Amino acid sequence: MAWSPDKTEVKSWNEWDTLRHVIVGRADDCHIPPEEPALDAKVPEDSDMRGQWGRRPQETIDRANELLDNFADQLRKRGVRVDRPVSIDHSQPVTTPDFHTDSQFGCMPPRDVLLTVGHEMLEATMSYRCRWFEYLNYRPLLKQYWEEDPNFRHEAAPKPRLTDADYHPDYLSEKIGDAKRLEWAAEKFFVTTEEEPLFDAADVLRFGKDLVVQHGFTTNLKGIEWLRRHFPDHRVHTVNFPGDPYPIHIDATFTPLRPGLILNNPQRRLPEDQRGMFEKNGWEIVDAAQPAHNTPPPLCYSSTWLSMNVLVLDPKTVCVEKSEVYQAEQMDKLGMEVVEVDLRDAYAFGGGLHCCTADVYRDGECEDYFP
Ligand code: ABU
Repeated sequence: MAWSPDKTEVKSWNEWDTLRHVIVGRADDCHIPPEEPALDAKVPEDSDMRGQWGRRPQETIDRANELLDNFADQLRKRGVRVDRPVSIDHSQPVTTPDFHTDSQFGCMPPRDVLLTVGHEMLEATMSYRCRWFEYLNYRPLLKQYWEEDPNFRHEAAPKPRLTDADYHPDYLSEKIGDAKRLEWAAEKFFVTTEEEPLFDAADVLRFGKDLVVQHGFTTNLKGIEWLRRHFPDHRVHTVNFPGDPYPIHIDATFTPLRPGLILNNPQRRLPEDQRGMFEKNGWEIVDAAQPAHNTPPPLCYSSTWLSMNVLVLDPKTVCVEKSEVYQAEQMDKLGMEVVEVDLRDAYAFGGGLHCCTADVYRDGECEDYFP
């Protein structure tokens, strides 16, 4: 049956089929959290964020919200239903029997927390202490979907304990240097240990029957094994990108645009021995265009490669950040219609156009692209 805006249905099997219904995050009450092991490992050593924490300046929150609201309106004008989370108070500390941290993070970006696979939305374990309660921002929406869609499966992965045993102390040093980080990435020695299953939803890409999952700072091998057991009808593939000294979240590294075509970050190429499934099935993996910026905006966790963190609206249409002119040009050459979206001033809140959204409904069914 065709999708109708009047009826709530959760369904999305991949990253490219026609998008009908999506969640767009909010910058409300977003905080720079205090130091903690997993977060520190990701903040670049020369970043302006080192050593400071607290609520983000109100004018930056207002500006990010203006851009996120505009993006939501742009999508609505194209016929996409857009829902927004309800922000909790992120100034509240997180205390469990196992750890304490003095503030939370925000309700950006939803892609990190919510993984939609078919009719299911799965709350990820998360791997930062400050993000332990982040799912609560989305619970009003998930409650609504559950009440309105009898086929919706609302699932939550086991909450991790996040004791010190979850983190390698080697990463706690202030100065590690990119050479050492790259050596560790090549050895698959990341900040998170194998103490318990950990994953962020943004480490997972959906290709119908296949899920491709990045092993890195935010997702460990036990997290991937947990996903494998949780989705027994899927094939779950582990990938690594050894060129990334700060490997969190796959969506500024490997970006499927349509069946048969993936953009890959040229500094973080998929190793030859992990390309088999794509090559055997005639998929093309092309280097993404260079970012338009040399540095991320102020107080930003992410790299300049948010340039390739695009939101595919359908196999011929893609949202690209407005200032990322090289990425837009490449999309055009690849035959995609480009929708420009002004979002750079919201990057600091947790990411780009893919990050700041979570799929609720895309057309299409669960296909096998790698038979
Ligand atoms: N959340 C995506 C960030 C990845 C990057 O910093 O390149």
